[in-house]
Amino acid sequence: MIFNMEFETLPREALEAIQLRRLKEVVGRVYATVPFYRKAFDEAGVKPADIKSLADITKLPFTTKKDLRDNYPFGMFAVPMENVVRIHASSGTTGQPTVVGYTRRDVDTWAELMARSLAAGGATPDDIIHNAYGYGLFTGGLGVHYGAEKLGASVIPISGGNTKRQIIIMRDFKPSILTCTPSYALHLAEAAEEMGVDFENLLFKSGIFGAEPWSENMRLEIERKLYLSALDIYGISEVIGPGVAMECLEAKNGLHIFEDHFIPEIINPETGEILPPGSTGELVFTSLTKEAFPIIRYRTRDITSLSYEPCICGRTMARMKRVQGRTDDMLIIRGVNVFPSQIEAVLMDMDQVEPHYQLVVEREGTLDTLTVLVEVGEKAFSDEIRDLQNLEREISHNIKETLAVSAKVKLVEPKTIARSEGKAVRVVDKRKL
Ligand code: DLL
Repeated sequence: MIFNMEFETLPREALEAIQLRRLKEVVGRVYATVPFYRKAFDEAGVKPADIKSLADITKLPFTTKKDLRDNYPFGMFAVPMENVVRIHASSGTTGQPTVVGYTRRDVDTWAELMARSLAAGGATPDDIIHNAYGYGLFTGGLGVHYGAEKLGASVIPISGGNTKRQIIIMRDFKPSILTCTPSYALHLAEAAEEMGVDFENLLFKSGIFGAEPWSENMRLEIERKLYLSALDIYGISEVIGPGVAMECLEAKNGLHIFEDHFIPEIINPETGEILPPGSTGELVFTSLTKEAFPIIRYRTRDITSLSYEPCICGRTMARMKRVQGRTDDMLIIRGVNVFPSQIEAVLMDMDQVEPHYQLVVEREGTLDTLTVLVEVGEKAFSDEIRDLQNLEREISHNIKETLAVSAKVKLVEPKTIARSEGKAVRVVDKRKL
């Protein structure tokens, strides 16, 4: 089923006319209701009336995570608390959590966007959705849940964790769509194997995976192990949660941004300069329709690029490449920048290793060093030490060849790297200890 596809296939001029109308409205609204924005706009010398075209968005100042922290918890809300019906918060792994609010209409908008996302991933009212994103302050669980109900699908609100029980439910209820983080999908595959449940005998057709970076090679690995079509979904609490952008089943090549609700931009993270389509940089979002927590030119710190090329699915919305990582997760090893997902792609290209790895960053003197811990299968681990050492050298060589980064590689026994039930911890930064 195609859910509200009319917005997704609009000619660009019609889409942009909607965006401009909504942009003017939201800018006027935040100026009138959020002291932070009024002050920021005044300091930048811009008034709502200055927004006459979409290009005028660049007159507005950026909003950063620090701004949200300074206004913790509810200072950025644009409506009185009596109109807020839901509160979510980011996990706060990099400091104070950021808190976001939703009005009744926001919850409805979000449900609709998630219904559109699920539909782009092949979901219909006939589907049973096994939703293993965490329920709680994290937006994943409830975001998918409301979208699934809006679409008319049957949702299993299993949440994350209790993995054995998840496998039993899958075996017995035969869900057709799996929603969770890509790392948890692999954990589920492993647990199923241990319990003698074969994914080939389950009825999954697609998996809608996001909330953390994953590589194209990881997609192939997941598809091979779980017998489904693995699709990427992107979202961020500050913008709405999941349902900001989603890959289509037809092309599986970049995530369509729901531009009738969000305006994306790509900037140079160092200078703030706007970059043209196709350039890689930091993703910035403006929300056009949110009531409780509208956000203007929010710097997500996520690194990607935009394309406006038509897609075979017929959608006319901008597409973003899969997010490589965030500026704050980028490692600088002996002067070379590298994202964990790039190391992942190299590892997943090798048959002998398992899709479970962790990167350890340490400081030796003034230099940062990188050690890649990666699991090998039972069989490889029982090989001669010499074979394992050769494999370590080969992986290290491939990393150097592909990414120009020197890394020490350490093969570890099967199932020794901690499995995640939500967002995987890929980097252990011992410099911070
Ligand atoms: O992770 C929302 C979400 C839930 C998205 C379920 C998809 C599925 P936050 O907890 O606020 O929100 O974290 C947002 O996660 O800025 C990215 O760095 C990262 N992220 C989210 N989706 C992807 C993805 C949710 N598909 C932060 N690829 C974002 C890479 C992603 N990174």
